[in-house]
Amino acid sequence: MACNVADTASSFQEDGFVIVRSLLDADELAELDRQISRYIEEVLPSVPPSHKFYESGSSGPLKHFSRMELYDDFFRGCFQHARTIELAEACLGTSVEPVTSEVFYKPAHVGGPALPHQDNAYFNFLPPYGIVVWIALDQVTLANGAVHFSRGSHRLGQLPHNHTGNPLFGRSVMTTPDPIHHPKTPVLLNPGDASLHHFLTVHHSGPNRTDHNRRGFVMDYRARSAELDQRAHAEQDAYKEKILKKSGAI
Ligand SMILES: O=C(O)CCC(=O)C(=O)O
Repeated sequence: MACNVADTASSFQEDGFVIVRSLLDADELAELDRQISRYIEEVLPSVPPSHKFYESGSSGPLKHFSRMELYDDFFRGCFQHARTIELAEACLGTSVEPVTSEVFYKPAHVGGPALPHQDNAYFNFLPPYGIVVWIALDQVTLANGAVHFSRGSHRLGQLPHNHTGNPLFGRSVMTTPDPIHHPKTPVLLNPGDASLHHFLTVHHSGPNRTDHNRRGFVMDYRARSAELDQRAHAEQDAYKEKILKKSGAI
């Protein structure tokens, strides 16, 4: 079902996130699912440890992988999905450039929570303007770890984050936004639906205790005017290397 672009952009600007039903049609979804399985089987084994995470360290159920565009033509091409770009540019009110693509896998039974954070604490763009397109590959429910957004928290600016020592979610907001003004809102999706959120919107997700994986394919775009904060980025890389070494992943 086609959404109204202006209404979608207006909700995004007000709340810092918005749901887009059926961003992908059934054929696009089936193809994406097939390509992700192929990537896991054929490409992921040779991807460096800094771009793949497992629930229990360096092996076992897959938790997350990123920078797919570096290793695979199909995923490099995904950034050009016309409807996604149209919506991303309308929401941000400016033209966008791809940053990276990722899969948050949240495996059945053992998928752990995502700690509350703003994505720009990881991306380090100045100004901190960008948008995350999170596409559901599976039904997303409260029981399997839906992402929750703190409504309107993108207007709080970049918040202080602490170092958690967690290999994937290495930074988390020191104080979560006041729930009266910024209520935590779960986003429940059908396969092919997407949520779009601002790089500054605080969000987290719960564990997956169900019998089925809860997979989200994500494409991140920055506003074209946003540039990498080199100092923050170098500090982030050094910290990431330290926790990856400590966890035994590298
Ligand atoms: O999929 C999740 O559980 C977490 C997603 C997330 O943190 C993100 O898209 O930035």
